[in-house]
Amino acid sequence: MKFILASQNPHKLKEMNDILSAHGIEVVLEGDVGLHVEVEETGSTFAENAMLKAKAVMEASGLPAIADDSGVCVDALNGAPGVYSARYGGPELDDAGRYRLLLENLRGQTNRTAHFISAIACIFPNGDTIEAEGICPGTIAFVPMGNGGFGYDPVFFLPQLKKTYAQLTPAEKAAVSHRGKALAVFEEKLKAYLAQQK
Ligand code: ITT
Repeated sequence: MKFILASQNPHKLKEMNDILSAHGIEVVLEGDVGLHVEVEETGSTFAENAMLKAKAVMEASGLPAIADDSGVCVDALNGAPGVYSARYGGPELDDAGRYRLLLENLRGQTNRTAHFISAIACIFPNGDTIEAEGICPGTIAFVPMGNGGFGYDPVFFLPQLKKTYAQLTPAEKAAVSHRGKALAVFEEKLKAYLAQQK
């Protein structure tokens, strides 16, 4: 089964395919089927934004679409950057600029607890939907560590592994991450949905 990923983010595509390809699911970027759908992420929750993205791409392509909306919520910042994680600090910042700003905003702060959330939404051309969510608790490191992954990975620290997301292999990250957990739930729900269709 093939899904169009409503995203411009190739890292998300790779993480999704690493997990879902073992189950006969292929995910391709919207750009791979000649689409570039601009979606305003106006939702107040990750789940709402994920469904907005998936629905727009399903409507534009007529094909099953899937989206991930994700972000990091920091307790000492009252949950920020949260749903604004991609836009934290404004459009001129890149990934490194955003995590440096986060470190700056936490300077002197001893409470570093945070969690990552991934909301996955999928919608079929007949309007049927499947939603899943995954959460990974952690802390915000004092300095960036590691070169793997993307986004805030170098500063998202997992106390139980004593490593940041960026210091994990892709398989290690998938085993504990917000997206890995959300995709595991999604996969189970998709299997149940497909079995019902038979
Ligand atoms: P699309 O909306 O096109 O899918 P995006 O990167 O803008 O791509 P979001 O709107 O969901 O995605 O924003 C997610 C933000 O959280 C973005 O800044 C990411 O870098 C960051 N993020 C999400 N998952 C992450 C992960 O596994 N590791 C590090 N940062 C992550």
